Amino acid sequence: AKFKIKNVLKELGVKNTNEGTSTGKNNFSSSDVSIKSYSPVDGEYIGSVKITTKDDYEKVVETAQNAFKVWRTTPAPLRGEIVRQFGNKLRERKEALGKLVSYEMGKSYQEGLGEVQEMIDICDFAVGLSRQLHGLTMHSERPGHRMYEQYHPLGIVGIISAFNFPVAVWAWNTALAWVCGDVCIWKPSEKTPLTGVACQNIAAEVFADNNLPEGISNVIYGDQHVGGLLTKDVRVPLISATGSTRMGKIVAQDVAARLGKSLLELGGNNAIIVTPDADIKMTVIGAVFGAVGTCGQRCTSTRRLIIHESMYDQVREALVKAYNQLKIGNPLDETNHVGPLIDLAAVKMYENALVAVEKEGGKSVVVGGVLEGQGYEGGCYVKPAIVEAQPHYKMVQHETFAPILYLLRYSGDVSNAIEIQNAVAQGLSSAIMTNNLREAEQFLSVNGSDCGIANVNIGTSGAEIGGAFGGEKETGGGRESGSDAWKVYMRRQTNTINYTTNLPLAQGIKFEL
Ligand code: UN1
Repeated sequence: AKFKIKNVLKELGVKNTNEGTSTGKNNFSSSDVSIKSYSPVDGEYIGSVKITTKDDYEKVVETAQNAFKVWRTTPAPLRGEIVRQFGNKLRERKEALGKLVSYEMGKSYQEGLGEVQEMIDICDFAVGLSRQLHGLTMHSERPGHRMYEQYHPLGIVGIISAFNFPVAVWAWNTALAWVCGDVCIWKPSEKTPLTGVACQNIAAEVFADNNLPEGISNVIYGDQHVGGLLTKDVRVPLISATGSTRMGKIVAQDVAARLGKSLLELGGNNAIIVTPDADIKMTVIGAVFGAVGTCGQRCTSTRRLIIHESMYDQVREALVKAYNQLKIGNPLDETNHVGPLIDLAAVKMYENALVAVEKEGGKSVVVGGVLEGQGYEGGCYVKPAIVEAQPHYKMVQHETFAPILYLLRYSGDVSNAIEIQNAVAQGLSSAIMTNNLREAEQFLSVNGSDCGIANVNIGTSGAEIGGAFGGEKETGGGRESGSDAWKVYMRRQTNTINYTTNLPLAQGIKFEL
């Protein structure tokens, strides 16, 4: 695909230098320090944003607090109408935003478009939700009393997102938070700041068009120090953070220290179990897409295949054949399957993991390596690798954010495979490939997968927005996106109303004056 990044930035209203902290249309910065964004596609400089200072941050919070007073009293269905307009603007800018995501982050253009589609989908979901923020009614044990619960907006929601889904994860949070009546302060990944600028421009346009105040959508820029301003701030009742388990542990402690709420979506170590009853063709497609899609940088990427010994050789051969057909290169060229890793540090981690697993006894089935030369400028292109390993290896237990797939073998009953699958610290996504009803049901049962996501006959990645997204154990326990994930963005209040002239007490207690 021939495209000029200048034109894409222009279409998205992104100036290529010194964009700053933003409360909507209003951008400002009191800092001289900027974050420079380079594309992993070709190593070229794209643009920069200025880091948010403490003073800038204070301005943002003040503006957000004022905006909250207006936004929380705007009826929820009207808030939904704003989100509908936001979704429509995303439809108009889908190609441009998809290209910027692809160029700044390095995922394929198809996946860039898919990510913007997730944003559009969550907007549609949120619009419907804006008329369905239901609480329950209960029967009071006291005569002449009515009991019910209602959900009120929380206030400021802090969103910390990762480079790998630079725009969709923000939208999952923000679209729900907005219909719930909250205002948001977003710190996009310092590796993909310009997609943050682009998203904020779209949101700002919609709020301004509707004469809504600055401060409903806010963006701050910087590393963990700027993130720390958010996580330690008692004025921010909810922090939603997506990223590494290491980051999540720091965020969780900061937020817990002030008894705030946190929604954490952290690392995964996702496996597909391949049973004797698996459909080989589906297994190979699911596993290859899961392992090499987004260059292995999804939190749902397939990292482990747990294959029954009777299928092992056949699956391995089919995978080797499929990997030999993979085209690695510029992700904006639609004939390529695999783009670059995010940066040179990620390449180093990939290389280190391959060396480390070999030291532990791993055997390369498809040999990895860094690609050099024409078409691989920037140094971030690597070969997806397959390694035969043992479940207990340190590297197999560890989430390496790169296209490395470990082949593990199991024998006997499917419960042995489930045991291997659960024996890691992370608990995000999991899958089983089988046509055997008993195996599938066992995998989904209380004795089955311990992950937040468990799939049958599809891979581990590519979840739809309608389901709650997240996982257990070191994945952090949070749920974003669909189902009733909205509830975490609101505060619940239980109300009891007495419409009599008596004051009976609950639990039958007598208190007479
Ligand atoms: C992530 O990698 O942080 O299920 C999110 C998927 C995508 C979302 C991934 N819908 O792979």
